[in-house]
Amino acid sequence: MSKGRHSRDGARVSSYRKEGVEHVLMTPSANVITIMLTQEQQLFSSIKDTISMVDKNDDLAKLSLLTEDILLEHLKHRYDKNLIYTYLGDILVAVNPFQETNLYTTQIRDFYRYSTDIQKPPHVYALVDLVYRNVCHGIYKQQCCVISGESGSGKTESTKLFLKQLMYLCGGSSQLEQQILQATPLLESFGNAQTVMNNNSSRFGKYIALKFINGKVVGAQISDYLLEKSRVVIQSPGERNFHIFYYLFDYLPLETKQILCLRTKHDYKYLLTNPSLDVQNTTAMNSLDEVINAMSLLNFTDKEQHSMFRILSGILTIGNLEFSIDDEGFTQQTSDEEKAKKNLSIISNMFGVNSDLIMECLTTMTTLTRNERVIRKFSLQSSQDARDALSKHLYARLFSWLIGKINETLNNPYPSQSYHHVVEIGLLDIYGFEHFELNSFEQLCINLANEQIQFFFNQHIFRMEMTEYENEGIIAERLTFTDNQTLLELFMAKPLGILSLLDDESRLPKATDQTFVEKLNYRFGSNKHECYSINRNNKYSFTIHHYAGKVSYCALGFLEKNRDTLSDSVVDMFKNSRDDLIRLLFHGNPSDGSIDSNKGVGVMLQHRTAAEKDARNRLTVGAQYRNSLQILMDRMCASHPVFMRCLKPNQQKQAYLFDDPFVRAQLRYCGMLETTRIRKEGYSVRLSFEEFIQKYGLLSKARPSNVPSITCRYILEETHLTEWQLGKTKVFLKYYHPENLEKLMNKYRQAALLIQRRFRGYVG
Ligand code: AD9
Ligand code: MG
Repeated sequence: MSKGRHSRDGARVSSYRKEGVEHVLMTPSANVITIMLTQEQQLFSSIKDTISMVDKNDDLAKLSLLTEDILLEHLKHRYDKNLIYTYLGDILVAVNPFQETNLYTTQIRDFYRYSTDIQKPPHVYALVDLVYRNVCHGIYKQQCCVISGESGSGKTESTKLFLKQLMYLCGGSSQLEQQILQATPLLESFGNAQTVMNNNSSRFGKYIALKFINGKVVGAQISDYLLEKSRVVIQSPGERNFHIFYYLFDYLPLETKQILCLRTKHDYKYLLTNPSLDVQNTTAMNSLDEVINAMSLLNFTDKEQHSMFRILSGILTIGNLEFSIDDEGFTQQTSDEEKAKKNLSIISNMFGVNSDLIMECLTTMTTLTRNERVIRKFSLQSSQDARDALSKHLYARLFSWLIGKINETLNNPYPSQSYHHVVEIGLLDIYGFEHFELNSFEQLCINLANEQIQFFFNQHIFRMEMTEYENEGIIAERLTFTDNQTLLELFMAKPLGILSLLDDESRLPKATDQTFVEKLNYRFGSNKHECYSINRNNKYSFTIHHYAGKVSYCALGFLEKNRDTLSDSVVDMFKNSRDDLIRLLFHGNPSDGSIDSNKGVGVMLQHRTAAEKDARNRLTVGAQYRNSLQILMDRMCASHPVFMRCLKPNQQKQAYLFDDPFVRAQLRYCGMLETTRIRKEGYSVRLSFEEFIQKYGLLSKARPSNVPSITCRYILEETHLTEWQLGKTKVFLKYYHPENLEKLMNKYRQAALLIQRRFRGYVG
């Protein structure tokens, strides 16, 4: 730590002490808590070796000269000193340490609790504190924290740290707070998996909306985005299935395994893509105990938990079901009758359905024409596809039900009269940008979501900024930035975007993955679209120029993945399962008393109405995904955002390794330099004249005019701040102005308190 930094803060602290100033904090219930400055000073000095003290490099937007090289150099230098957090104006940048650190101790959590006017070093907790203070002071009705970065950069870990600290600030002990925290290990066990990019990679996106009244959390809702269900049946080299499957073998007691007819994990084809791949070290791994505890806390009954395990065991077993072909090339029972019978009997037991019916569903298709039943036999490939489709659907429905059930527990009803006081914080944690050797439909969807988030970021930071300057007559330099709107249009446009064209092809009976690529090539190839290029050496491949780099996609399987069909006979079979949970997943009729509580029926009805809607208007996966992204964007656009950018220091997932070109590429594609410039040059804080007067009017007693803009100018001039501008309806402030204004307001409040005390003493 530099001498200068120390002396600067020391000087600031001692000047407060000389003046006998206490830090006055307003809690949500408006109780006044005073923390003596000396306490804070002690804390400050005791953790100064852990996190950086405030210095000019905490905020790179403050550097007078900023180039890509300088930005990279500073981040690297700080990373080498374990300073993983840095500000870029009001955006928090985090470089993944890939190791346990002492940055999240109780002491540090307390240090970032109720921040006062002392500027604290950058940290995810500082961001939480800022957002929480906004909640307590009712500054924004809706805020959202957008955490972005490529796969393995630390988004999920940051989300967990954010959530945990947020609950800590609210009190940290209520049942609801605990339930909110426990949803994470449960969802991770079913929705995360080891990939080549990340040992605990999120294979679904989530948006957690937390609701607060008077600074207390009163409910939460989780929205999920497109689980990568294909992973259930196959994984790429070097990757694993969802964590939960391995937990069954690693942690279940022997007798439970026997009840579930589980053998060893090496006996199941769905887990065998990479037989020698053992889970790599990750700080983020849970155990089955944690998952079971979480389920119990989140009101999953024992019966439901047992059903879930049976479903998982059934899925693994059905993956081992083999078929052979008869003389005409149609599927029949496997040649190994004994083994197949044994497997079928386990599946029948786990799924609560008749074993002959399972075989019938997987080897034939029955259609009704003019009151006649026509039975068509499957080819071997069709049977294998039907088997895998069954497994994927069942798992995905189990996952949706899990989220529905969690939401039901977290969605505490609050009195309707409190509705106006409810404020919301949303936390977005999606799968990061992916670029593998083989990229399929899943990567296309994942990367599209990342394009949307990047667009939102651009929209907020650049576009809206410029539009508003123009509307308000603010003088600002024209800012250039890398816009990804044309790319988004390439995907989203109706009727000629990639998703719409995919839908068209998915509906045509004779279309194939190859005809889909031909259509794309015809529409967008040969320089017709700047973000698209044809791959002449592969008829299934096409390349998209994403904001984060070029990615070639292999279209094999696109049409089927988009259609996502499950035969009616399988649905009917599950609708009549003996297992209550399976029936519920397929919207079957519950037997009397089969659902344990009214809550369960509630969930079921939700599913049923969703199913009815679905039946009327069956949307493709692409169309559903587009809709859900649109809803997410609308929600985020209605919120005041805070941004956190996660950077991955290297591809080897190693601590202490800062790979310059790799980080530079990330800085470049997410527009970090442009971001810094606009943060520095732009006006990131803007308040209407009325809001400004209401908030800071006390700083000037004189009211020279009834005209709001003149009053605002008068207040600002009295503060002696510079670099602000007045627009037609709003005050435009630099990102550091609110802190300065708060300091002045604090001084005002201290003085008022002192006068009050003197007055009381005088009266007493
Ligand atoms: V993905 O898009 O879901 O594939 P994320 O979510 O960006 O990705 P994640 O948060 O899962 O990445 O982080 C990857 C790994 O980095 C974690 O499993 C940890 O082992 C490691 N990590 C990330 N952040 C931290 C941290 N703040 N402290 C310690 C960390 N380790
Ligand atoms: Mg993640």
